[in-house]
Amino acid sequence: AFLENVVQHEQFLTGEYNTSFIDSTPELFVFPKRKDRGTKLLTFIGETIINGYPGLEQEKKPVFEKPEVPKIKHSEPFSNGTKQILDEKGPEGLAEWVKNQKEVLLTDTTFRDAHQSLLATRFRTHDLKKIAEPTSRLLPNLFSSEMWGGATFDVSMRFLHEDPWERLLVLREKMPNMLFQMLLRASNAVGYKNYPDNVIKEFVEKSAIAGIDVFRIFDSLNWVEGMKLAINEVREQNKIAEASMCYTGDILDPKRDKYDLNYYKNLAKQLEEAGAHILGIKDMAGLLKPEAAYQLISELNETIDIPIHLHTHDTSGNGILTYARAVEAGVDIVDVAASSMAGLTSQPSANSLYYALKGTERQPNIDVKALEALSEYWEYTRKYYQGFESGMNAPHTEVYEHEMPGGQYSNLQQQAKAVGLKGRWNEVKKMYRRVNDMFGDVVKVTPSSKVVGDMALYMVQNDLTEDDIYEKGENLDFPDSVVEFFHGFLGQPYQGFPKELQQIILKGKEAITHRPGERLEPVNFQEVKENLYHKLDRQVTSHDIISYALYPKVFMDFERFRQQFGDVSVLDTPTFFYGLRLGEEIEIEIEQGKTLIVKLVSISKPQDNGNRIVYFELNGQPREVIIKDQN
Ligand code: 3PY
Ligand code: ZN
Repeated sequence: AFLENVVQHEQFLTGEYNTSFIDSTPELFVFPKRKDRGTKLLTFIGETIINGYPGLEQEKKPVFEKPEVPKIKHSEPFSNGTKQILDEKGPEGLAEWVKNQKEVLLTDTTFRDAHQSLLATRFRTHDLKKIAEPTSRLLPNLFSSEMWGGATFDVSMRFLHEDPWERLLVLREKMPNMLFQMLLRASNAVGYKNYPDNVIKEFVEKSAIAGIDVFRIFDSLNWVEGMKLAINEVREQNKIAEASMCYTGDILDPKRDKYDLNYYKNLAKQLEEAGAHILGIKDMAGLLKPEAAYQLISELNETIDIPIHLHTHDTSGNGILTYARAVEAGVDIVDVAASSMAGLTSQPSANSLYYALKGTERQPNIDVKALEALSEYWEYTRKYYQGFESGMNAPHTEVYEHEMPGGQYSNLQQQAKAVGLKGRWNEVKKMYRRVNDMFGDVVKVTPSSKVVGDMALYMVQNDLTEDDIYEKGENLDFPDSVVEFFHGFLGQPYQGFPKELQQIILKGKEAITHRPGERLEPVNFQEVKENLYHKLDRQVTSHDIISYALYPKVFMDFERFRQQFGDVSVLDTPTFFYGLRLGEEIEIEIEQGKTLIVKLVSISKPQDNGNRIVYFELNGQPREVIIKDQN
């Protein structure tokens, strides 16, 4: 076991070790405990059978049709794609290449924003990895695959009990020709608050090494000061800095003059000067109307020299028309999803855009038949996640009124339910807009959108009007996120905070105006490593350290879960969410070439203490686990 530990050690594998390595690396002497993976997995399955999966209505396991994976030839070499262009020419060379393409280029968001927006980010690596190689082989002309970042990082640990880094590494291997893109919330990394500078730098470095090529960087208040550190670090890693501005308001409405065309032109210029290789326009709520897209892109093309990448959400139903007008105005890249995962709060459909642009010289160069085959896989896979659908099933033009981001809609709805506001969702939506106006008309995107949402819920829950806030505010205990926002801990909003409200909320505390990250205590990674090593009693990777630095509690809960139930990412998704039916038999590949065969035989009635015995067969041998019935 000692030798096994040595040869699997990260420093050994990367050749960084020297002769003192064994002496100075005490973790080598901690041998893995003999663990029975079978029993751990049976316990998890038993839990799910008896108590259901948290957040899903407990129901009988539905019968699902198996998603078909398009046939590909694994042994053939991959066609070269944009990844090879980046590796050969570097980020500036790639940006130049983008500018020289006649056709509009496409980013496929199916692996990230599409399911974040439609299914509360619940897609599991198990389902993503099956379609990764076919996507890479069938759509080698994609500009990029957005497959990481945003909410995927914490949701994978928190709800899916799987390691987000593992997803990145597994997909990277299966998609060697495609640029990998992530959404980076600038100083908030993949979290909901500002982190110390050294955490942001470490996170960017480790993500780049693990396989991210395009970093879409945004600040939730469009505060360029808060983005520079991340932009510089991405450049340092020789990767693509897609610095982005979040689109809010309506440039076609003269009354919404805070965010007019000039505001966006200035912002774009600043981002170009700050070192962006590509300008991202992040229309997170889908507010950019077709004519506004035409005007904005046309003007930006006159203002900056770098390529422009447009992201929208199709909530209003106008997404394709917005893209068609943006394409006419010369946008370089747009974000789309496979059609069965597109539309509504997700991105517009790739397939639809292909046909919408037929007859024009900018029609995307993409194999639409392949796109249809991939879309069929997603269509059937999506059914596994039906319990997370938002219930929105038609275009929703009221988004122009409440301005809620695509990824927030279903989340806030869940939050509202959780605090007993199930029947008052319409009020919450209206209040969301009112809070926006009280806050001085702010950019609303993670995490500033969460602040607005928290305040709206707070006001509806406590039956507070706007006047109440000004009249009784001194005696009100506002949500933490709201207080932190007015404190300046998320950065500075454009044109500052509304002063009167800020005073009411801060109750005499002084707001900051400097960049929060520069004065936050740096994290001592070596210390974290040693602590974790003692707590976890296992080898600690650089990925564990950064996950812990970003989400200490979520990471430790995830770790405890793993100790109790093992690696549940090996389970198929219906079993993961619904357990097994009586008599059902499944195969679980726990590692390459090693498969467990599990059958559910029977379930006992609850005993006096509430425990039930779940009887399985594991590879033909009887096994039982005891589960406490929480119902
Ligand atoms: C995220 O930050 O996760 C978003 O998708 C914002 O739009
Ligand atoms: Zn989005």
